Amino acid sequence: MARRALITGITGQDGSYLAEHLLNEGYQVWGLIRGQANPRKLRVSRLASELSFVDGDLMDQSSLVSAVETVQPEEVYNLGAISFVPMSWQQPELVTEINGMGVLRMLEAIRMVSGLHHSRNGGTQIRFYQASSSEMFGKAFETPQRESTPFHPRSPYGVAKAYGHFITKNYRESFGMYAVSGMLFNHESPRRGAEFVTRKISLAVARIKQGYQDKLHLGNLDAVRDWGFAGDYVRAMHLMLQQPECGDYVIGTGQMHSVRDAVRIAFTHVGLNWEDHVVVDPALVRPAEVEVLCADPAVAKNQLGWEPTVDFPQLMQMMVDCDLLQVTREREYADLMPASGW
Ligand code: NAP
Ligand code: G4F
Repeated sequence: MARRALITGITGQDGSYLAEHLLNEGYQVWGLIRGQANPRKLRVSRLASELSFVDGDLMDQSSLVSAVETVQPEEVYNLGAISFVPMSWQQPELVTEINGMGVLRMLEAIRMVSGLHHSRNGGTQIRFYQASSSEMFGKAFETPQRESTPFHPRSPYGVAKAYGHFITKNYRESFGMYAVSGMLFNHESPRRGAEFVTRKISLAVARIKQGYQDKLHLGNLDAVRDWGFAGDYVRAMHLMLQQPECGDYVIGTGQMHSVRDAVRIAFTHVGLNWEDHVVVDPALVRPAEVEVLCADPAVAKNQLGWEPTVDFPQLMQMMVDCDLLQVTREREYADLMPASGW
């Protein structure tokens, strides 16, 4: 019988890549879908037509219990979250509810359905992956950051993720659950939301190259991140749940680049000079910035045998190439539409 996996956040960037990866591994894959007629469900169904769906929301405990009961999964991947950091200053309570309390609700759903009541009875067959974040390291105590680096989150998003990390560890220690926290550094792809800096850059470069836009407004160009390819990172999530003992892992490339580097690589790829187009907008600078993040992925490499396959220049160039095609398609479609009245 095929193993069953339940993914929250299946309509997001990582959810779509993970679903495809698990289907390739022979799993029966279920996605938790929130809201009425969620339009992103259609997009992910097109990517992988063999998916199954179950309704639920990380804000709603009973819906999670019902989803786990319906699916009877061997593995649960909790990727659902509000993932855009600036939104966590605008709606801190909502972000804390979904990204922090949502983790507790999913752990409770697994505990209830598995009948785990006593400390460390270790009886559950359901393995749990929590999508933790390098944002927890925040104003980092050391560079590169590893599994033992203390947290100093700089946003309500990072604080909520730190809660999710510790409650995952706590359910492991309290109930003997197989519960893993993956501390993933930034990972991108052509499926990345347009609000994140790499995709904002690749889309703008494609539009500027084709003459539909002239300027790109950005915030802090000096921020440094360890950016990898999302398709590589979902392999690490799956590997984490296949280990004999569960633990927590840092996943990243170990390479640092600034936002300015990202801009330079993307514009140069289409033969443009970034300085002619980029405008620094102080309104886009964050109330408390995370200046530098860089992973030490040695444990993942040694214990999981995981390594990234796409480097940063390749990633930016892949994103620009996809957006050049997308912008062309959008313009062709727009040209077919009547100018007004519809
Ligand atoms: P994403 O593209 O923004 O996707 C977020 C997903 O969460 C969407 O499917 C969204 O579904 C779902 N969601 C939002 N609110 C929900 C709720 N109340 N109940 C259930 N689902 C809800 O994010 P991503 O880049 O794939 O990231 C996946 C996870 O990894 C997130 O938890 C993120 O915080 C974490 N993470 C990401 C990175 C990165 O660089 N990408 C790094 C570290 C950690 P709807 O369609 O319903 O909106
Ligand atoms: O692309 P970003 O918005 O990603 P950020 O804030 O690092 O968060 C992402 O990675 C985290 C893992 O570390 C995830 F947990 C989180 O869910 C998300 O996926 O911004 C990257 C950097 C920041 O320092 C930001 O200040 O780019 C800087 N930046 C400069 N100008 C900008 C812009 N970011 C955005 N989004 N838009 C700008 O115009």
